[in-house]
Amino acid sequence: MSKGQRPQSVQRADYTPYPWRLDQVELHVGVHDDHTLVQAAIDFESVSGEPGDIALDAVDLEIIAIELDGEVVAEDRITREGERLVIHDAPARCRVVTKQRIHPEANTALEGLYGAGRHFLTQCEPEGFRKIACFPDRPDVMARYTVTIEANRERFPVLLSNGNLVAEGDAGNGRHWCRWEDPFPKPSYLFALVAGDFVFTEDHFTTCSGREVTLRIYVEDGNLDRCDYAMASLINAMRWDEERFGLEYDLDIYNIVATSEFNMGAMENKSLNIFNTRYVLARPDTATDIDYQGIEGVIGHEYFHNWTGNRVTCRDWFQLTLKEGLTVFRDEEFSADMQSRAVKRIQDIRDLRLRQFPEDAGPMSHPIRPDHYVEINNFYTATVYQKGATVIRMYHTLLGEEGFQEGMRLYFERHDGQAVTCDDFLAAMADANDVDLSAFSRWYAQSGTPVVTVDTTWDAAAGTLRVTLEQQTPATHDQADKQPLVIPFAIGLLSRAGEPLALTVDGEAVDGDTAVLLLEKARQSYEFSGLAEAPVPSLLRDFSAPVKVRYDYTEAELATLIAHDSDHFARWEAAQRLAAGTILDQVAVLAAGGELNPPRALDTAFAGLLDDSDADPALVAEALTLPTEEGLGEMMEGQVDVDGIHAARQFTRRSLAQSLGPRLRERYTALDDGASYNYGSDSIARRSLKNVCLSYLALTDRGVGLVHRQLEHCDNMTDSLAALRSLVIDDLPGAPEALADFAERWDADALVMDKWFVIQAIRPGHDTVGTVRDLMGHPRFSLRNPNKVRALIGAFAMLNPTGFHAPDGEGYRFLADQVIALDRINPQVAARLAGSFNRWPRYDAPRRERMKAELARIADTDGLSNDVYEIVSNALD
Ligand code: B3K
Ligand code: ZN
Repeated sequence: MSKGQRPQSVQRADYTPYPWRLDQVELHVGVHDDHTLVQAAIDFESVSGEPGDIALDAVDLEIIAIELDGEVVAEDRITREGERLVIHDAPARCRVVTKQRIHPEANTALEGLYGAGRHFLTQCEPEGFRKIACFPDRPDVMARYTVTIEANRERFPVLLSNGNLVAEGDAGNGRHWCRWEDPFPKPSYLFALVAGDFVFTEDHFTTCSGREVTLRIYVEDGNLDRCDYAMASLINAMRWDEERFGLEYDLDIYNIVATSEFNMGAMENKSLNIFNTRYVLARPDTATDIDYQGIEGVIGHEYFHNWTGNRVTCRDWFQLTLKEGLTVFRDEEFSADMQSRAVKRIQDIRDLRLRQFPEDAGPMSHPIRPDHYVEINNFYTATVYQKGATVIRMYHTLLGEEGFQEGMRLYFERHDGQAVTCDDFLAAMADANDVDLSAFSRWYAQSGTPVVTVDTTWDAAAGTLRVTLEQQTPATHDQADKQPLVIPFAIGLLSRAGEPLALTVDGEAVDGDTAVLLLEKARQSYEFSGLAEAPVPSLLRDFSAPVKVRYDYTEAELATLIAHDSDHFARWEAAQRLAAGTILDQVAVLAAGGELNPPRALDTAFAGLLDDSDADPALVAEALTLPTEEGLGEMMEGQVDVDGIHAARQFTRRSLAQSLGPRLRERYTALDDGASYNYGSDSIARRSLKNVCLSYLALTDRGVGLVHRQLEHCDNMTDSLAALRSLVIDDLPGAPEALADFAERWDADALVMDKWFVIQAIRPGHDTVGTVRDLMGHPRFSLRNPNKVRALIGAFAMLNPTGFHAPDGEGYRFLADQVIALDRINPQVAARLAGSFNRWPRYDAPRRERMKAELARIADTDGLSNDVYEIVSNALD
């Protein structure tokens, strides 16, 4: 786009059905070193039965020929405008054949058919297919595909597409061909093709009805010893979906191909998933426990899409959360059932609050079902995914597991094989349970994070606690007026001694120790009766709705919850509240030029957690982890005090490390039992607490030795990275040497080197930008590889507040330079980076002005992509 031109936005309200039905698509793809020839034969049938114009999407295609029923179409029957090609006056039933030349070898945007190392592969969601062939590239147009791929046998021994391999043969001249047929009608975004040089590992799964499925994972040579966990996760996911959702796999083959060049995590193409290596490859010495968890989650996620996304897909891209929110909910539940449910919930909630809450409070705020977009790739967001999953979870909370599963069954019964809307999903849930969910539908339409203010009144004489909930959603960038939402608000009561109390709400006894209050109006009150003393409220248990809670807890109440709450989220939340409150108070003291005092209440609470040998060590680890600097910034009223937050948090860490030193050392030593590595819930939990202890101990005089000892003697990446991270983040003696040793050992391992880049990018300090600039010259860094960009530039901009927001504006200048350079290579990834400027109004005037100037510099760049244009123009608006 040249300066001055403004791209059009697409409106949800403008949806119109496609006037043609497609039956069969036959693709022939001839791969050559310097170009690829694609022939697409498509059968069209007019929905109205009348002749008409056929509109196709076409981007970056060199069109060689267009034929209609075997005849070349005359030039004057075709219009080509921008990304749209129209064949005029086509008969009601016809066959269109297009021939086009494309250049995957030069495609750096990694969308459509592209070269990744020595291989060629595709990414078509959402609108990549139009870069492969002229096609009605929209999710509500479905067809059966037969795909023939022809390529040089030596360079591309593996040729894959969706469905079943039905024929293969020799094509002469050192070339070969394979034909794949997918019996399921699918939208073009689920099309996939791979031509490459891979090896594979194979396993099998027998489905509940006895179908034998061959499972294969294709990787580059040398990586076969790192596929076991991905394969085991796939088998677990297949079994879990049968047991929990009654959903069975529907083909005889399931392929996964791993590539190191991929714009995101993975893609659910029908029976041919393409994955970032990051979510496939793992060995104890190369991958951390978090990496293993990521693999399980993403393998599950893509597999679960086979039903929620592929069998039932989206009518249009505004409905993206229909498949993504639901599938994230399903993968969260899968991981929770496989590992520790409590820890998984805490991690998901922390992630939602760190990423989605700020998004919803900034210039990109949108409902989970957006109303308009310029570039749909910008809407694969935390809002559509994570908040979308929380909305699905609220159905689950309101209807219960049985009611929710009834709703799912009806959804599939009604819509299998269709492209539908979020309204269709809601209707299935409502009808299956015979409930009215019309008010609940506002969650799809309204953006912003609601604030629920809790007020309690204790009546000692009557033994009652009156709880008043008041909801208010602040105006957002995209919507001024907000309506009350249906909020399931889970609450428990504890005695002052920490015992769970039996609950009677408005005269009705509640089963268990948690009541789900239904807040539907702006303000509602509920009466808890039969109480002997003023209780301690445990609020928003299990994070029952994506809201912020305002309630003035006393430190004593928080201490009770931290020590005793049976709801793991609420217990962790109490520790986070106490820690955040303590640190933010200190930020205020520092700003006023005062003296900092040791955090006594936090100290006592943390000591109690460390002494609680009955508690799950993983939960203790989560509770002892202080809120991040970004998280604290979001919580701050008024302007974010970047350096104040860093100083106060560091002071708190140091004080805790000093006062808790002996306890931390005792737990560390007990947990560091010298047992060799194994990947199981107990061991993961032990490692997580051990490494949290180490992160504090590193700040004590004797702790530095422990860090070095762990780095030298450990047998796994979790422990090794925790130690290295402590050395670098806290600038401890020996950090540069440790970094150099690590790089020497792992130089050839792309995924491990990503970790090495991240650690250096997030080292706090105003001068880190210099290190990051230098590292861009490192031989293992490449602006063309999204993993590298995320590891170095992304981590710096998103996870290093003192570095990115350095007062001289160098961090901002650096980021803008990279966004501009990357936009020419890969607009999707560039747009993600540009989003780091979104929170500019939250900072002090000099920083604000500097960020705005950089945004303006980006906006002023000639040839800017729609992706980056949309982000920066919204931010400047
Ligand atoms: N559906 C894909 C995401 C495609 C993103 C395109 N920018 C992965 C997933 O959510 O499973
Ligand atoms: Zn998904």
